[in-house]
Amino acid sequence: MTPSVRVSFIAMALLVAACTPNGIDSSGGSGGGGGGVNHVVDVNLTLNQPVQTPYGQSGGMKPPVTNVKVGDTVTFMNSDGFAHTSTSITPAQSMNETKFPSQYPFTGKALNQAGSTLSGGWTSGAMQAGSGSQVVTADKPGTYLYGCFFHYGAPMRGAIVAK
Ligand SMILES: [Cu+2]
Repeated sequence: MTPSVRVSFIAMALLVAACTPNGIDSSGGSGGGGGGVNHVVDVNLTLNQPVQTPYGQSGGMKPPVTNVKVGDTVTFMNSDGFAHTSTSITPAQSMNETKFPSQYPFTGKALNQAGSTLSGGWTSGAMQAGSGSQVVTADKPGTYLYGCFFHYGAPMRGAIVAK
């Protein structure tokens, strides 16, 4: 990543963070208040090469495994030149070993943005180039797998581990 690209990406991430501090639909959640750290996952199939993780092959997401604390939030930023989604693979596994399913796990529902907690499941909908997701709150400990509706088989997948 060139310095200028890095700077613009950081600026974009900060802008998103600044614009969405209260964009949390807490219905059904246990809350937990503010004060958590927001983690920005870079969504880019072009740049983020596949790597092996404890959950299987991850790709397109940086970091491949995002470690968070309960009360933190996660947002996804598409820095690529074409559309992606961040869509949870349900059911979420609670701290158990789990793997990316070999079969395609999504339906067309992935394209309608929904969900604001890790445990409740989420999908960003189609994030166009340069755009981001809603804020997703790490409400409960667990290992949460997700992928891209369009490129799951690429592989375009990641994990979030909340403790
Ligand atoms: Cu994708």
